[in-house]
Amino acid sequence: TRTPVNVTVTGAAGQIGYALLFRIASGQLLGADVPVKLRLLEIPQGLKAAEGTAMELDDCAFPLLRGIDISDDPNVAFAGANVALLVGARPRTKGMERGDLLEANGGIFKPQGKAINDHAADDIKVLVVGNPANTNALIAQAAAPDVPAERFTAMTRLDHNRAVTQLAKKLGASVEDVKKLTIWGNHSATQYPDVFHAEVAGRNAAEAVNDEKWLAEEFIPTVAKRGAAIIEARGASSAASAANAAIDHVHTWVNGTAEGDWTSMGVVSDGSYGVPEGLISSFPVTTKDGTFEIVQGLEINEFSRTRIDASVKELEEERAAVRQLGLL
Ligand code: NAX
Repeated sequence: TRTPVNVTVTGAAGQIGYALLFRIASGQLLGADVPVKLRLLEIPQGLKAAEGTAMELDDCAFPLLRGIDISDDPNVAFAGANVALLVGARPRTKGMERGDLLEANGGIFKPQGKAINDHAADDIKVLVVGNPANTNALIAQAAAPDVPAERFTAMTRLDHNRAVTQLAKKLGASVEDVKKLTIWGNHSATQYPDVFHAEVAGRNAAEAVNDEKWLAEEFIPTVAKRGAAIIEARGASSAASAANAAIDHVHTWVNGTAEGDWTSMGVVSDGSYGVPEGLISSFPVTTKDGTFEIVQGLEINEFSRTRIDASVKELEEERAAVRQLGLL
């Protein structure tokens, strides 16, 4: 029998955690033949609720679930971790400036990065979901100098999936007909969903849409502001769809992208497409055997260039701010 894979989830008692843990335990993260051990990290106030969730996980009698540990100590929760999903973060509260938000999250992601550095397994793969996801991933990565930088990724898969559905609906196609869509930049309102290289049922998506006004005034804002629209409608932020995207992100990273397709992931820039080296920015990536590559050689038109640059500029500003705070 296979050795279980250790999956650490932070913010386990939160709403994304609740939507995520059962799917991991049922085999949807890593595969139907991969046993898992869950390691839940919460702050002290969240421990009791995490224990309740663990009771429910037990009550599912998932055949692949080989154990659940709960801790409020990152050094314990990341010990031996093969996959880490960093979901818990400090939300922006009323009147909070960006600097305060970055600082509060630095206080979470810096020690977690260090704990990953010191205690995780050699093959550790990290997905940061907690916002501001790209910059939190950068902070954690900087605190983990012994872990290869490319093991720290940020989630833009929810934006990717949202864009796939909006595009499919516009063209009366099914989501599985949509390929090679890209989210560029930051997981924020400046993100840029790019359909110029996308294909829908084998046709270039931008040509099929043939409506730049729709792209600029409907498609892009709908995708970028979808989180706010969900809050408005549901009275709570995206949870099941965010958990689904986290599952997709790691599943694709581990199991590979399909031939003729790619996905979007926030990954460390190697300078591709003019994105300054070291920033964690969303790119089109292909994955294979647990590693990824940024898709090279795409032609970037003027429409895309302006928007990618604007989002990357925001990432640079966030990096400068956390540098100033001594978090890098
Ligand atoms: P919740 O507030 O429901 O849950 C967060 C949980 O994290 C709480 O249980 C809290 O106790 C815990 N927590 C806080 N600090 C912690 C720490 N230092 N260590 C361990 N646990 C800690 O938020 P939820 O709706 O689950 O969202 C979690 C994060 O995901 C937020 O930052 C949110 O902004 C972010 N999102 C990111 C998305 C993305 O696409 N990248 C989309 C969905 C979501 O908005």
